[in-house]
Amino acid sequence: SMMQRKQCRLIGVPVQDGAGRPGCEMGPSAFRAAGIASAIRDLGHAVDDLGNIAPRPTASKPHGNGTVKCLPEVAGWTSSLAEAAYSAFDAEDAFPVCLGGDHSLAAGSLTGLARRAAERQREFFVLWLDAHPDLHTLDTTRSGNLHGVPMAYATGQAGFEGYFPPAAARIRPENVCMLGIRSVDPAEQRILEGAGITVYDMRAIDEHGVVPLLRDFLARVAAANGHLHVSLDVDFLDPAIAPGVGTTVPGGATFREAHLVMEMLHDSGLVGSVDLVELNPFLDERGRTAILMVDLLASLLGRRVLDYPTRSF
Ligand code: B3U
Ligand code: MN
Ligand code: MN
Repeated sequence: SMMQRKQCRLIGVPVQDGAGRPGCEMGPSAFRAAGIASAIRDLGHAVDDLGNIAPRPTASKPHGNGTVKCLPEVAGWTSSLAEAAYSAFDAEDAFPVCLGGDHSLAAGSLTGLARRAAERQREFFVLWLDAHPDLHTLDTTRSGNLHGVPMAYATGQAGFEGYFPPAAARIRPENVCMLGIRSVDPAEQRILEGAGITVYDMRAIDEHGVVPLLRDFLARVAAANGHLHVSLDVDFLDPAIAPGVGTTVPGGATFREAHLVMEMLHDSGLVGSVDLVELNPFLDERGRTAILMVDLLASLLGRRVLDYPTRSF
């Protein structure tokens, strides 16, 4: 079953406090300049641009891990986005799109959207497209950059209490599939081993291709009649095609692999919300990374080269 007509709600989240270098704050503007709203409208969906949110002011409090950066700021963004994403997901056909901003915003998007899904008794699934698992806790991060922690927070790992807002809902690790992973720190490796998250690294993509990997996960989502959230980090993509990101990791997804993932997601009809994160327009080349991210979202929302007969995956 293909995707139905959606009510897309763009939520700008100009957070850069979670990244190691400045620039992601300009992400929402670059997505708009790249024509994100008209690209979605051209596919027959409705678009409501809700503008940019601001972080809730949060008091700072010392943390034992002295490397942690901008903890109250990221906690403030988490709390305001959890609320904004929950509000934007106000109907079954509402389709929130969070425009980052660095990946720390997923702490807010995942928990806010999962709270609404839980109210509707919909099982919540996440497809995490990223070079990194972003599974650090406040205690394990070595860089101190909090874009490395949102998955640990959202899946309920310990150590966020008293620093981040209490999670509005928690994601079941068994409902998370990571694809494109190629940079994992030792502490993240230890969490991954026991967590129950499905991880497909670049080796799995090289050996099997994206089709069987994604098909298995989509079958699980479909069997549960679940809501699927897609969190797309620019560094999922190979830096040769997507230079506009602070953390380039060689050996990423190709242009065709990434579009094929999006086309399969469209054809599944299961996706109900998206994060587009880590775009750093200061590092981009003439907007090409912003444009590629918009094109990938368009593929997810139904753009196709030819009108193929519907395939069932
Ligand atoms: N795991 C490393 C690197 C990293 C995570 N997320 C990004 N980079 N974008 C860290 O700093 O936690
Ligand atoms: Mn990430
Ligand atoms: Mn990443």
